[in-house]
Amino acid sequence: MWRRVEDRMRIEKLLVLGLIAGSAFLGGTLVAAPAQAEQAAIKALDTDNDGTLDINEVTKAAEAVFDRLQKDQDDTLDRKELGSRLSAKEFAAADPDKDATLTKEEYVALVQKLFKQADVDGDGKLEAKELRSKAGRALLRLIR
Ligand SMILES: [Ca+2]
Ligand SMILES: [Ca+2]
Ligand SMILES: [Ca+2]
Ligand SMILES: [Ca+2]
Repeated sequence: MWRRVEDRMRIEKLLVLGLIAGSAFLGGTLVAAPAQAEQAAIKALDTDNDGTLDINEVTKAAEAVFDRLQKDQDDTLDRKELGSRLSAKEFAAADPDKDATLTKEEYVALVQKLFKQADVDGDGKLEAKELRSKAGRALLRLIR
């Protein structure tokens, strides 16, 4: 009789542990889900705390990323420094003078072009939903 109660308690304990582990796993998955990535980006870059990203916040972030990636101090980004942030096609479109590098001006111009594309409702601000668009995701790769 005692043993039976003990067994049942043990099973219950295992079930509770399983539930805790399960919800922790679920929580971890949710944090990594794309829907949360945009919220995290807004939180990190939204300096005026209005819950959206405007062109000034995005431009500042782009300049900071440019400086961070610009490792050989020649004041331009080549494809190696950009890594997987831009495809060959995207790079070519962003490099109108075709010198195979992006100046800060070219980089910021590209970011601002993507900003305008992603701002579907044209209110000058990007919300999480707009950052989930194709242009929004391309933009996030360049400002984080
Ligand atoms: Ca803002
Ligand atoms: Ca460089
Ligand atoms: Ca160039
Ligand atoms: Ca908008």
